[in-house]
Amino acid sequence: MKNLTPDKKSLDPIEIASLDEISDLQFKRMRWSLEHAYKNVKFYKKKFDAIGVHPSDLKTISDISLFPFTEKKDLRENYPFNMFAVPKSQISRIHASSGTTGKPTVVGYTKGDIDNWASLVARSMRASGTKSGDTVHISYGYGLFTGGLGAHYGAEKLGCTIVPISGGMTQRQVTLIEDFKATTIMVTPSYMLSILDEYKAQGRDPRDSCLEIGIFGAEPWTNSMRKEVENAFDMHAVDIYGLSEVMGPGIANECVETKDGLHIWEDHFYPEIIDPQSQKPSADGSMGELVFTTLTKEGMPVIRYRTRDLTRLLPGTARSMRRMEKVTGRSDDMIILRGVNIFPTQIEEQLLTIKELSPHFQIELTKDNRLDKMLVHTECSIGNENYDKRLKSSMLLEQKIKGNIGISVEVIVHDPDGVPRSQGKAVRVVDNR
Ligand code: DLL
Repeated sequence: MKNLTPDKKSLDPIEIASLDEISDLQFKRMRWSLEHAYKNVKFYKKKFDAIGVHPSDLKTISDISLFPFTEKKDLRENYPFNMFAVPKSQISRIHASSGTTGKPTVVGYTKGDIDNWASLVARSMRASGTKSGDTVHISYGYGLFTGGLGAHYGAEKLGCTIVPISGGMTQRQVTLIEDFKATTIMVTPSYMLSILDEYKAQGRDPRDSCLEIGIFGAEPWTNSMRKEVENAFDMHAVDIYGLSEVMGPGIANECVETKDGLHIWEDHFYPEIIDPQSQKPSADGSMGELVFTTLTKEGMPVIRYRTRDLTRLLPGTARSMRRMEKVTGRSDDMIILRGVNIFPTQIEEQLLTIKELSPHFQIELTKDNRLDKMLVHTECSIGNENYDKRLKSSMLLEQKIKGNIGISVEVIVHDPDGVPRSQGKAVRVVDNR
């Protein structure tokens, strides 16, 4: 793999500023953001007034803990536009979640927000090793999802040649990566695995492709998956994080030279970790739920938004700003099986240690005599289809899960291509209880 460490001179000066400089800027911006939300969004005024806090109570940055949280349900209850802090005529773009469980959550951006967002995705891409003039293949979905257009505007700002292919039609993805000689791909890690399968199906060696960088996000993935994809393509795999309610992709990103967690772009987003039960802030270094306050968003500021994502905050390394560890999972995705808490990423980690199995998997929860039961559906890798090999690898995975995670599961090894694929975020858990 090439050394792609970006030239320090190409970075935004704030990325390598002193911690004092960063926190001075954060304080100023946080005061502005609280005032903006309080003055212009009825929801925030009502919530702040109800507990007797005012934006002027923010005397130091840690006073943010005096303010109330915002949750997804608040966005739903204010559907569609009541969380906006500017008149609708100043909103230049709307994105929304799919709303499979109730009303969609709607987010709005001013021209200024779109510009900041593009700059932050450009910063994230630069941290990943992408440069002006590179060809970027964008397989995140375009549309109301923030992945495609978020990546697109960032790549444009960085000065790249963009292939805006969106998700789906996997054969064509491979043909165009090869014909247009993309050097960066932006895609969910699970869909990258489908692209890898398609390379093999077409008899092409992925290591011969021009791809040098994969910028993977929108769903949890492990360091074991990083190794798998990096080896398969001889490319760097870096993690990009974001959520629509706070902005979209580009809230935090790994640096290609360290790959040690994601630097949060703290000049625009103030992170906290809270204990999800007590809702009290936790010190840096402890695991908990990530909470964000936007510092510059005009269209839809969010104050102390509870992401449900579980991680911890770590000091800066390649950049001054703090890092978040790779997300373990969402608190909503945590499976509690006979008293043990499990995340799908833990299953992924064990699965990737067995080369006779493919990295595709789906967890099914069922009831067996009123007891919860977990089935792990996976596939044999090509060449390992025979009965004995399958039996051996399913038993091995069951043992590894028992030994390392502490739960008994049943592993079902399907034929290659036997586990449902997605073209965006993978569906990791199907609850049939
Ligand atoms: O997934 C934005 C995005 C697009 C991020 C493309 C990165 C790349 P939502 O659809 O609102 O937005 O989903 C946000 O996805 O709260 C996390 O649970 C999860 N997520 C996003 N990035 C990561 C990541 C986009 N790198 C939700 N690792 C978030 C783990 C992630 N989970």
